[in-house]
Order: sequence, then structure tokens, then C-alpha cells
Amino acid sequence: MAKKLVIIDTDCGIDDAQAIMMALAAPNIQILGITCVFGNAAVENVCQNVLRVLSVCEHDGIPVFRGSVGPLLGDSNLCNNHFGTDGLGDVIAEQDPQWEEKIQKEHAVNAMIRLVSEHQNQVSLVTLGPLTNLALAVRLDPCFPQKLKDLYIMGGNMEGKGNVTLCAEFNFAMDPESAYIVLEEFLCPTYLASWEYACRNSLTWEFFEEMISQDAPAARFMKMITSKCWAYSKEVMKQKRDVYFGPGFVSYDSYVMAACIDSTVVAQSIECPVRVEVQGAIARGMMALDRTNELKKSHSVCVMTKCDVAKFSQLLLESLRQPYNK
Ligand SMILES: [Ca+2]
Repeated sequence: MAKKLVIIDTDCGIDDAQAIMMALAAPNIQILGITCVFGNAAVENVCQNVLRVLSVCEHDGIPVFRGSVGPLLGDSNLCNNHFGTDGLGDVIAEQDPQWEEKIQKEHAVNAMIRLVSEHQNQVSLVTLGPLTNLALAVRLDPCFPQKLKDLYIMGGNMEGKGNVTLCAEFNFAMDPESAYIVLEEFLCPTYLASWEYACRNSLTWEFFEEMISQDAPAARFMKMITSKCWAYSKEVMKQKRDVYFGPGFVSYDSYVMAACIDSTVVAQSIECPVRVEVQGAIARGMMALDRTNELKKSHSVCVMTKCDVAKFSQLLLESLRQPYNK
């Protein structure tokens, strides 16, 4: 079976690490490269986090590229410490002094354009962070979107519920202009996993315990990086997510990766045009679904609404049994 060629664009926090491991574990996926972007942490931390994940899973050969350090407009002060200041729970003491030598010299945006041009209409691009690298890619190469096979985005919202501001989800809120550009100009088949999609298809904390208690290096790594992270604390019951959706374990970025690996993980979706609000006092960065075609857009995206959680759980479990040979 021919493998699916994938580029992962990430702001590597804990859930990105989980999603990357899921791709590494999938027998039908070949990762051409991992491009880094600021977000859950500064891009330097993101690069190091990706290298750590690849090392734990013994896939050090996958090229890692450094990308955008901040959004198109404004500063990246919104950068939160959801997963600690380093993005992986602030528990890793030792730094690899050689990490910079392991990062490719080519910029992430150039690498993205080159890899996609070398494999036209064959590459699935999966984004797990702010969309800055993609917005820059379409400015450098206007044909970039049409050379993609498809695009999988974790970000945005479909019910106007936000997790960093009242109405906006983190990845889109970090760089609303880039999210806008991507959803207006990337006319390739696009699949979107919103914040509410992840939250409405949450798993139990008992499942989380089972997953990280497996006897394998990847599971031990996940157990370590989630050990002191408040986002993985069952006691955090007053958070917005729990007010809206009830308590549960949500590995955000893994949902979109699962959809790329196996389309049948998505049990239900809506196809409609979408647009990102770039102005507004409370809705900057919010994604709106245009189900009545008010905007007269010609391009629709597939907004996931229901997940086959049994299949999804299986992918999560398998992802932490690494390393093993593909
Ligand atoms: Ca992420």
C-alpha cells in the first residue's frame, strides 16, 4: 500500500507531541518533514520539543524545520503557558546542547513549498498550531495550495466558544490574519477539527491513565510530561472547557491527526464555507460557519462534528507503544 505523504506543522506542546506520535505509529503515514511555528512555546522550544518526540520514538531521521517566530500582526504575547513555559510541561531538565545542529538550515516555509512542489497533489498538510507558516507559504508561492492533496487544520471554533478569549480558539487567536488568509485562499480539500469538536468528543481520565501507563518509552515520556501540567489535572474543574462540555480528557491536536490517518475516525461532519473574524472587540480570531451562504463563497470546508471515539482511542493507545519498527 502506498503511504500517505504528510507534512506536520506544529507549535509542539503536549498534545502536539501526542499527535506527532500518532502519525509516527501509523503504518500508512510517511512524514516528509515537520515544520515548527511559535504558539504553545517560543519556536526554539518548539524545535527542541519536536526533536525530543522524534528521539523517544526513534525516528530521528525525519527533518525538522524552524519557522515563524510570531504572528503576521502584533506580538505573540498571547503565548500562554497551558503546557508550561517550554510547551512540554516544564519537567525536562537536560537540554541537548547540539539541538540547533539537528534543525535543518532551510526555513520551514521554504521547506514546505519545496516538499509540496516535489510531490505535487500527493501531500497532506496537517497543522497543529497558528497558521503563520501557511499564510507565508501562499504569499511566496500563490500556487502552493493547489499543489496540496489536502489540508487538515486543528483550530477555530464552530459554536463561538473560545478557550483563550471569549470567542476565539488558541491557534486562530494567536494569528487571526493567517487563519483568515488560509481559509480564504487554500482552495484544496480542507478538513477542520475545531476546539468544540475536540471537547465534544472527549475521553475519560480513566482512559488517559490507561494510555500513559503502558509499558513503552513513548507512554513513559507522555506520563512524565503530563505529570506536573495543570492542563492534565483532573482537579481543574472550573475551567471554561468543563463549564461548557463537562470534565474529560481532551488531546486536542490528536483529533485532526486521527482524521488524516483514517478518515473513518470522523463519524459526522458539516460541509460549508467558513470565515475568520479579524476585527471585533470580543470575536477577533473567531471562525464563523456560513451554512446559509451569506458570504457567497465558492469554497467549502469540511468541519468535523462527530468522532468515532472507539477508533480514536485505539490510535491513541497504539501511539504510545513506541518505539517499534514500521
Ligand atoms: Ca498545537
